[in-house]
Amino acid sequence: MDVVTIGESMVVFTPTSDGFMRNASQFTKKIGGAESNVAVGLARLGHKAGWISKLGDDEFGKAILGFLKSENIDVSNVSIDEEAPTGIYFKEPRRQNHMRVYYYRKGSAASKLTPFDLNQEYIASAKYLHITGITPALSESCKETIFEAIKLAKRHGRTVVFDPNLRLKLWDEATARATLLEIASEADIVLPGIAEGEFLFGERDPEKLGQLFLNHGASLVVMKNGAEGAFYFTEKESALIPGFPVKHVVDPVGAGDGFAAGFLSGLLDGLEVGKAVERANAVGALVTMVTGDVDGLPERDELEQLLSKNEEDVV
Ligand code: KDG
Repeated sequence: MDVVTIGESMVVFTPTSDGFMRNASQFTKKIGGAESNVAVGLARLGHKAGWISKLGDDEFGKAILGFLKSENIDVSNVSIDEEAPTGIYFKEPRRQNHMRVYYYRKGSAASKLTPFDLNQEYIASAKYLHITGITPALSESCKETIFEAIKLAKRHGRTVVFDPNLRLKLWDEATARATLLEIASEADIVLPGIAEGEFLFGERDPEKLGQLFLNHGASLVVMKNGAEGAFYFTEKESALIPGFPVKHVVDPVGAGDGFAAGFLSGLLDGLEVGKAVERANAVGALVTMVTGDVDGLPERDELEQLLSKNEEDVV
């Protein structure tokens, strides 16, 4: 396995009409979930990704499992909870580049994950453990699961990659800040956005933020700055890697997951950090060009087309 990730996936409904969702009568149904989005991104680029989770014993659980299997994700560590439902969420497009999100996931099957659901050998079998700040927000037992997974990965010398993915609809600010900082201090690679860095450290200057994350325990920090691109920081060097400006952002949800998938793909292919960040920027940009959290995630040929600047939709 190249990457193992842990988290909740949901069925995503989006109205097919513009305007308030309260007036919508038709919806599209897709699959989303930050961690499985990353797994799909990796698998489409030819890597082996596994997803640890729980699903309800229901139609939506079957939809998610079927979809992830069809994307060649290893789901051997996904279990079915007989009592709790699969989570769902709604995306309401309000204007270009802006979605309102409504969750129906409290008490969901994935929120019942516990450290007993973790298989040490499975985590040890992967080069990277990918985690996000969404899973610990789901429940106390999910939080414990994340800390246990980190412990297991480190015990086996695996690299822990952490995307804060701040979701303030799921928890209060103080708990979010304390928990995300604790995870950041345990992780080897941290992938925050600038706004998340500001939330955690009260600082907006990218250089200072990069240093703050390094001082906090990370050995590599890759900080996203939207269409501008992303900075990376190690103890030895730092640089800004320019992004791929997109003329028409259709749906920004999932871009950060695409970024994480592209970055990990670059590292797995042995690219130097700057080149891996360039790949991350490219995958993130492609995700924003179509609706759906995973629909824009590219296969190799599409990625190479964009990297060689042949993509017409991109300046
Ligand atoms: O990063 C995209 C995710 O936000 C989306 O797929 C749904 O996992 C999700 C969440 O918790 O918001």
